[in-house]
Amino acid sequence: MIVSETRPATPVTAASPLSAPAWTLEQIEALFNLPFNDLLYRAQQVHRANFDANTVQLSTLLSIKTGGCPEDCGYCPQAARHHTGVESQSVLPIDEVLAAAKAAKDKGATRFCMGAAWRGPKQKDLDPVLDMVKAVKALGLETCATLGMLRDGQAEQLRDAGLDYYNHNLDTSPEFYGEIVSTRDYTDRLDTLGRVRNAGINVCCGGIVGMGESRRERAGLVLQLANMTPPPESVPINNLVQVEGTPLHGTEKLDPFEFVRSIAVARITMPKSYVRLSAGRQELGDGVQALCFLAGANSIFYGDKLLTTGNPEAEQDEALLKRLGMHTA
Ligand code: SAM
Ligand code: DTB
Ligand code: SF4
Repeated sequence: MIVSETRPATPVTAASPLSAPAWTLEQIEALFNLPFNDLLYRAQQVHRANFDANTVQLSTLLSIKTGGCPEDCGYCPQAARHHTGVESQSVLPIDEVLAAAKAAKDKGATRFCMGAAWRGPKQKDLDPVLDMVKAVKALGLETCATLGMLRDGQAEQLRDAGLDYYNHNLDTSPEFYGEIVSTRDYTDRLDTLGRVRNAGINVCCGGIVGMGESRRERAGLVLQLANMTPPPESVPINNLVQVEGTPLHGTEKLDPFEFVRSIAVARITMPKSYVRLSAGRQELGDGVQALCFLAGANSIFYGDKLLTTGNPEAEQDEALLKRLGMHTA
């Protein structure tokens, strides 16, 4: 055995005696470097020890405010400075949001995630979102929002409205981050995540692979996520969706097996988190997605659209899960 399946026995950082020992970059890289079958076997063992291996949770996304974003995230079709053809749209009326949430629930989603192309919400932006959260929650769905950076007090307002999860991704490792985004830094992201955690909202935090990062940098992203205390409850792993007009369009595509490895390493290092096979599923195809489930993915974005780009049709996902003998949560 090269590395242990659970966290190492000896703390490697100056953690308090009560906190769980941290993963090291070397341990996470060693997982990435395992033979593929050994890695998947290990991931599947961890998965089975913590979850029903044949159940997948469904989250549906809706862009409640699209495009025109002032940030410069190199992957994103919604940045105003990238000419991608995404049409800007102001905040959706609440009845449209509710209709989409009802449709998602009828289709079997258990969580509804509302995304906005903001650097962060101003109070006048947040007010209508609070109403949306209340109304979606009243439908009996779990609520999630991804609105960018939060200021002091905003997470508490979202919590009080009934927000169950806040999505805010680290995106990549601290070392590679500066290649991708310049308008906010890594510590800004960690600060928002701290506000979400302190407010008692569940944390949904992951990143993107396939942006030209090295394997070590992928391991660096997982290191950050796995060493959060506690780790995020939901960990979306996105495969870069390359959109024409974004700086990352034309990046060399990641080997799909490396994407599967990333899922497996996330599963092993965050045994109790939901690991979501997120953006980029259309390009992966059924076979690779099945490997992702084997590697411990137990959540997907469900519905024919992500925020602005495509996602497999719900019927296609239902057919895939049926072929795999899997069921939904
Ligand atoms: N504006 C808010 C923010 O950046 O926090 C919320 C929405 S933003 C679109 C949410 C996340 O979607 C990003 O942090 C990124 O991880 C992911 N994302 C955006 N564009 C993507 C792409 N082309 N491929 C894969 N993931 C993407
Ligand atoms: C996450 O990690 N992925 C989702 C969700 N959180 C908000 C967003 C994916 C966006 C893909 C590009 C688009 O559709 O605009
Ligand atoms: Fe704006 Fe979010 Fe896109 Fe960055 S990822 S450009 S903050 S919408």
